[in-house]
Amino acid sequence: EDGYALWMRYVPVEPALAATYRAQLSDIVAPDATPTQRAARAELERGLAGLLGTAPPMHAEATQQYAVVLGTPASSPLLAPLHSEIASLGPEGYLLKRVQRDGRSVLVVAGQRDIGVLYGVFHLLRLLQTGASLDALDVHESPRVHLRVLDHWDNLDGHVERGYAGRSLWDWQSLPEWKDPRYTDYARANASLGINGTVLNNVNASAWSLAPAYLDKAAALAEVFRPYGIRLYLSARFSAPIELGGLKTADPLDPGVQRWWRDKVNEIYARIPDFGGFLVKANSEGQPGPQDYGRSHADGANLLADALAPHGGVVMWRAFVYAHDVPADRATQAFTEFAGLDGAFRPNVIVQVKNGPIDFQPREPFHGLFGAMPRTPLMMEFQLTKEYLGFNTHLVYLGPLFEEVLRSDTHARGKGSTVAKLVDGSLEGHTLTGMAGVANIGNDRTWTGSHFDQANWYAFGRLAWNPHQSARDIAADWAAMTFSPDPTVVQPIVAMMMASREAAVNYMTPLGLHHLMARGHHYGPGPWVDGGPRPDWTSVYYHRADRNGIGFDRNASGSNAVAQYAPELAAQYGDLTKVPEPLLLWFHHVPWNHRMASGRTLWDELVTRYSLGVKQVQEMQRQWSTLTDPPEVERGSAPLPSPIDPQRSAQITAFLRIQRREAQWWRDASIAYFQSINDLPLPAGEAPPPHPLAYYKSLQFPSAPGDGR
Ligand code: BDP
Repeated sequence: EDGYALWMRYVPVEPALAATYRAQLSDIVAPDATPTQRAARAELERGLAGLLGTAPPMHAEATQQYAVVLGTPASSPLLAPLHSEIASLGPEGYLLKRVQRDGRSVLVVAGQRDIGVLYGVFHLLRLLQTGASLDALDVHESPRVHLRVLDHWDNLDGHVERGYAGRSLWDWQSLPEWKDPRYTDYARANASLGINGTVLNNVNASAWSLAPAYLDKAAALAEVFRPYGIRLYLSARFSAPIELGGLKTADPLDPGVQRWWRDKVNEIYARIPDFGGFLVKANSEGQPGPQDYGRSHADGANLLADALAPHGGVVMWRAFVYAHDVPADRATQAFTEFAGLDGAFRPNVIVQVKNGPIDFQPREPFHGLFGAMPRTPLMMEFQLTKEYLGFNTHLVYLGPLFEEVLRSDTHARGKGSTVAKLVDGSLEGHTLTGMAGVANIGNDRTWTGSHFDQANWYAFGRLAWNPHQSARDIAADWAAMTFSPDPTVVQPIVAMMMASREAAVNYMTPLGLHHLMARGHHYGPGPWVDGGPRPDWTSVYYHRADRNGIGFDRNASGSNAVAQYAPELAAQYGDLTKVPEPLLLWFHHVPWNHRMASGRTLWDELVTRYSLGVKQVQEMQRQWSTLTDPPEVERGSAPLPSPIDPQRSAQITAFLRIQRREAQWWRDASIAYFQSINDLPLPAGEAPPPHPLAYYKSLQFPSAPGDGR
């Protein structure tokens, strides 16, 4: 097992259960007239062959003894009686249901369209993989969010920005002639989660992605993805009319520029009739944009939106911006630039907002724009590639991070106005809704650079389908499918996963600290980072530690970022006695001797947290070892075989060792640094860092993957 199969391993289920399933799935009616129908049928065949030993017979037409029916009311006359029930599920929904037909019980997997049926097949396979009963099925599913998109930060030269899983999947050189079968497996994996869009190229985009030769290549990929319900999007470089078109300007109000984009969009749709649209990073980190011409983000977004509108395409316009002139507080920048543009965007523009106001940190409060732009559809952007969370070697399950953000209450329309309700459109009645995940995928055999990072792709997809789901339940499904449905396997793996994000927060940036990673590549501790081109690319800008205290004052006395939240929240965040401790140093500059809920001083608490993070990783190692080295049942008896295959086990064990060592590195380096500033003794029982600060500062991460553009 090298991890290539992801959560679609389809290994044999336990014999008694297999017998039951075989009886229930004995004969299948499944249409095979369209590519999507064939994909659904092929997946079911493949899944059942693996899970049950043999795939049952499949027929395009009803047989005497059929036990399962796949299809749409249009593709299968057997489903006509369920017509209105199916129609209520919408274009991507499905039902899995037991019905009585000709005196026997039949399992129906149906949707209004073929894609719903494919999603239903994956759901059915998930039930089998997790050992669920098929006796009384009555599942009705439709996605809560329309655009469920992976953003690839892939460059045309094959390098993946912030990618820790090898090189880009897209082999631009051999496309469009050669369509690597891996593209199909990529599409299967996404469809298994309901992901229905992919942005092929980096937001720091090359204009060349829009050149005819690359559009031909993109069109070949779109062809592979289409049967799996995945639409293709491209990141557009705002200055492309200059670079590709030879125009003198990219000013959004210039008629020549408008014509150029209209023509370009027509050219794209001629090749890719279901093209999804553009993702744009503009006037951020050196990227060109409308502000170069004194125009607003709305002017820029609307330019592209007008070109796309006749074809049904959308613009995903990113709100991750910060000014050339370093702001007093970078956390306030996007809000300052965007909140006032509420209502100024075309209906086919969705503003894509990172989950927090800085940048994909282990913990941030939710972004203040959520709830502040009621007239504008806002799309969530999460980062799956763990740029600030230990890359691919640290086991950090991001489900709890996503869940924490989605469940945050913005109070935008009173209590209960969660971010999830903004993202699914229900709070403001938007129909254009979306969630994006910055992909952690590359050409590594594991896809994601580690076995556990597959769970972050998985959890993203499941939450994009329904942002109200529980991270724990999702972890349990993933663990069962990826390793074994045996509860004695699932239980420790879920425990490890659920504790892992808080562990990383503790050993990296506890109590609301943020952006203390090493300069540039962001791997490992660098709380001492200062100087350089921009203060907001340093750590000292964010932690503001001095002899007296630590933390960023974002109250009225400081940057007043709290004012970018609803009054109830501003009052809570702004009050030292009410702010949740996990966000304490995000919002407050606090004296080292401040009394914490535990009764400890802030300094003692900070040190305790760092140490706790290390202990939590040790505990993850211990839990893992119960699976890899099962205890002897009785004295003298042979040890039980490990339920985990040796290949994956070896990598996971090694990576946990790396994580344990580096958690310690984070703790020791951070304590050495902060102690050099406050000169305070460590709390009793806490081991001093074994090296002086200079040693930690001198450590160089040998080669930071994903660094360099
Ligand atoms: C930052 C990354 C940078 C990205 C940027 C973005 O360090 O590589 O280009 O986000 O999201 O976190 O645009």
